Amino acid sequence: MTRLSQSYQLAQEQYAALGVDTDAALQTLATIPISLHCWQGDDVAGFEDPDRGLSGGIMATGNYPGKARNADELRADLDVAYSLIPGTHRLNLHAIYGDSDGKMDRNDWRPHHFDRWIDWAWANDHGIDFNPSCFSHPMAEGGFTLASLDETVRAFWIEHCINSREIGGYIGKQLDNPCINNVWIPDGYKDTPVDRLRHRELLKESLDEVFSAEISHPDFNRDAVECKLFGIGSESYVVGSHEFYMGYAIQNQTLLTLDAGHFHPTETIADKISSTLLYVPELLLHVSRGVRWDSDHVVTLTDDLQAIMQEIVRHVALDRVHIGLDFFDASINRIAAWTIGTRNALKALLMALLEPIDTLRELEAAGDWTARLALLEELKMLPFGAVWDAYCAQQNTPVGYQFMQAIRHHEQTVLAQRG
Ligand code: RNT
Ligand code: ZN
Repeated sequence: MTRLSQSYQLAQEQYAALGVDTDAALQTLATIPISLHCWQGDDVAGFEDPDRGLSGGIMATGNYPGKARNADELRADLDVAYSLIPGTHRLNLHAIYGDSDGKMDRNDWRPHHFDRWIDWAWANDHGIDFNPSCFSHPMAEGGFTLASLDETVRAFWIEHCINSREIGGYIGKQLDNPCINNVWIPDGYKDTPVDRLRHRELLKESLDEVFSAEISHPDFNRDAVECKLFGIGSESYVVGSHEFYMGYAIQNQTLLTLDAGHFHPTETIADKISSTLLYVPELLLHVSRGVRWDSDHVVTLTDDLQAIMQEIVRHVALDRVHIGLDFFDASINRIAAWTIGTRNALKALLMALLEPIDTLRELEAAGDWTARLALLEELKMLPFGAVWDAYCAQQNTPVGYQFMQAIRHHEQTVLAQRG
């Protein structure tokens, strides 16, 4: 017997003593897809126009060599990341990441520009999610898109969002797997506005137009809306605030997206899951990590992350909460960033699946909060790592830090050639 399986067996016994079935937890874990965000691979640049900088109050800092310069390179990098992450996972695409033969403008993108992504996803069993890209474009330079006071600007972005829903539905149909299409816009003011209402009225109208437009495959496109508290250059006011989109999603029964980096620094999204699920059909999470002004650091295995996954697992909401990632770090190997962040999300999910939830519930209901606290704290010392290692081995992915060997190899053989 290998040391790995010996460790697993010991761990299994320890969990079994608490009534937890580790095999069952791993079986469940294998069914949960995480949606990897394509934009970590190239610092949110996209393939529309290499000269266009990133705007919209988001920023990728760092200059790590070897970023993907086209969709082929991005797919190749993603293949490496997926090979180092146990399980089968989705891809979250932005509209500016299609395959084209030259420069594209934002509203030139059509469904067929995503055929190569679809072929790749089909061959590798990845579902695909989508996003209109309402930033990094001359029409967004005024700081407003769907909520602009300028009708021409609004019309441009409404068209883009409708095109994106058409593309999302097409992708979903081709893959026979619904595509979650998430609208996020950067609109807001650096300094205190006097009219907070007008832009919100306009945003509501624009969204109504976007979502009421007829698309070819509505059953394969699932609309979601994402709020934010502030961004760079929109520190004082963001049109699409939490209250705005929570109201919108409830009223229109769209999905609501909760990005972990889009709230006040001490506010976490974990506690929002059970409340919002009472009113909206499903949630999309952008699992991220806020650090001071930045909402997009690589996800680490924090208490926050664990709390998010506990909420999903404890409320048996795995089929109603879609887990996506959202971070972009250009200062480290980008493929490692995906790998580390996704593995962490999965580790936190596994920890949640390994809780003796029935016992904990009974203690709580009986008013034995002393024992609840005692058990919750003891759980933190259980050999969860042995179960995780066994899972990685089972899924033919590297165990522990070994994944860095593949990262280094790819760096030396592929990234180094990119100049
Ligand atoms: C920005 C939002 C949004 C973006 C991506 C690129 O603050 O989080 O989700 O990160 O769409
Ligand atoms: Zn986000």
